[in-house]
Parts: sequence; structure tokens; C-alpha cells
Amino acid sequence: MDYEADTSRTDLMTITRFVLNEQSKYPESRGDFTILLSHVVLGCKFVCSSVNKAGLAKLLGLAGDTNIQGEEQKKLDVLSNEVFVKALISSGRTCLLVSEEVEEAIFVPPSHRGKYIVVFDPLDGSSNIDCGVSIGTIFGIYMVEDETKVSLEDALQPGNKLLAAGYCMYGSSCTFVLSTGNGVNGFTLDPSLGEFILTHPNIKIPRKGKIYSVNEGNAKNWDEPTTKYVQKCKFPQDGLPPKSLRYIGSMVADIHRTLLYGGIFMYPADIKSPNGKLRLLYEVFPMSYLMEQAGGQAFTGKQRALDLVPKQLHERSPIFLGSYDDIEQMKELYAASKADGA
Ligand code: FDP
Repeated sequence: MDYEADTSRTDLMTITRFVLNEQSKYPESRGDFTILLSHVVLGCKFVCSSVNKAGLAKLLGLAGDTNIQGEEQKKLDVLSNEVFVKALISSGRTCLLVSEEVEEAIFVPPSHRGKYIVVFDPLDGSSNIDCGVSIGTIFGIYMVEDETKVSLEDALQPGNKLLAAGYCMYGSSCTFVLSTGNGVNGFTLDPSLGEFILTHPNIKIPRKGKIYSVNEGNAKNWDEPTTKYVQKCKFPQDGLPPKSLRYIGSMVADIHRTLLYGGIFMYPADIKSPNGKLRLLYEVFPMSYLMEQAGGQAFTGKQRALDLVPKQLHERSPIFLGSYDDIEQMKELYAASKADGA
């Protein structure tokens, strides 16, 4: 028996151990962030378990309500929102929450208040729930300036003020991807242990990718740079092979693939939706933060996504996320179109 190999297999880097290691680099840290994160992780484990047994537990289908974007709420959306709101409040480390499912910001009761603000989409990609396609939770974490005076303004911070961001993908396995501003790491849930184990250390997105990802059904309404970019993907002039198209239509899954394999994910502006579809606070910002931390870029068509200053909680923004060189090419097309006065 190879005892040495067995020992290394049992020396598991759980997410808790990983975050505690990170915390130990900051001697002044009181562990508040670690406690908050353990509550986020608990919420993800709960949702993962609900997603896995959704068909059996009759959690599929509509809850009979419509959320603020006018979309029908699924039972799982409602449940996931409740789970995260409760987990975050009970952590005692949050003061303000913004959820995709709730119109107003949630002010945490003073008795449970801490210094962190969490923006989140409890269950993104909900149109994919009933057919078993990967879906996920997306979150971003900010700090409040003054704990005694929490206001709505605190939730409207630009993405460049994020302290941490991540997502949990409920797919063929349950994967938690996290950045606390020091690179990106991926953890996979070991169902037998109930623990997330570090399986994807220091994720770096390839400098250039071979995949483009976009809902091409919207092509007739795209702007010129997006149209030109996709044309170049299909009919490259530089002698390179065409790029492959992959579009799941579930942001977490599309971004997870883009982080690991490289390429570009786009949800552009179009004539019908001049601000695109994806929500700034809890979709665009966290994913842009992860992309940059992994060595990629995030661009709105006008500027670096993380520098946008939100005006409203549920505001939308066009977004191009992905490999450094691919986004660079997209930026060039936008710059050329601006120079042409288009
Ligand atoms: P969904 O509508 O299923 O909730 O913003 C939500 C989102 O999914 C993203 O997860 C996904 O990337 C996008 O919308 C898909 O939109 P289209 O169906 O318009 O392509």
C-alpha cells in the first residue's frame, strides 16, 4: 500500500481551511469575513441539495408569482432566495442585502448587523431549471463605510470596490468559485463529506480562446461591433480556424466554461434592449471581478465594467467577458466604430 499517496489524498484543502489560511495573512483580521463566507457556503449547500432533489420534491415549476423583472418566479427561485436571506442575516456580519428576487434592498435588523453588504442572484439561469441544465448562485461582497449609518447608497458602489465575489454552479457536480482579490480558486463539493474541496487552484483564463458564446437569436438587433466580431469568429481573415459557438443560456455555466477554456461570453446591447439583459450588481460585477482576477477582461462596449457606478439596484448593462486578447479585439471594434461616428 502506498501510504504516502494515501496521506496526500487525505490532506484535504477544504474551503474553510483555505479561507482561514488566507485570513492568517492579515493578523488584524477578526474572522468576520470567514464567518460570512461560511454562511454563503451553507446557503449554496442547501440550494445544491434542493436542486438535486427538485424533481422528487416537486420543487420544479412556477411558484405562481412574478418577480420585479416581470419574470415568473420558480419555486426553487423563491426557496433559494429565502435560504440566502436567512443564512446571510443569521451570520451577524451583514448590514445590507440586495437580491435579484427582491425589489427593495434588505436592511438587516440592528441586532444582527455587521459591516458587509452582499449582492446576490440566489438562482441564476432559472429558465433552465425544469430541464436539468446547470444553474447557479452569484454573489458579490462589499464593505459599508460606516456601520452606524447604513443607507441605500452603500449598495450602489462600483464593482472596483468589491472585496470578494464568486458563484456556485449546480451542475454535474457542485462547484464553488471564489476570489477575495488574490486570484481565483475553485472548490468541488464532495457529497460524502459535505465539504467543498479545492480542486481548481489559481484559475487563469487562457490568454486567447477558441469559443464565442452569445444568444445569436438576437443577431438582427445587434450593434455594428458585435455583428462584426461574430462575423470574424465565423469567417476569420487571419488564416486561423473559425471559433466554436457554445451557449448554454445560463450565465454561471457559460462563465465557468469561459474561465476554464477561454474565449468570450457576450450579452450585448441591442436595439430592443439598449442596456442588454444582465444585471449590473449581482451578475455583471461579480463575474467581471472574477474574470479580471483570472487574467481576463470585462468590457461594457464603452468602458471597463468594474468602473461603472450603479444608479439603481436592478440596473442592467451590456457585457463582454473573457480572455484578454479576445476582449481586446472587441474593444478595438468599438473604438473603430466610435471613430467612424457609428
Ligand atoms: P435566465 O433568464 O434563465 O434566468 O439573467 C438571467 C439569464 O438566465 C442568465 O443566466 C443567462 O446568461 C441569460 O439570462 C440568458 O438569456 P437569453 O435567454 O436571452 O439568452
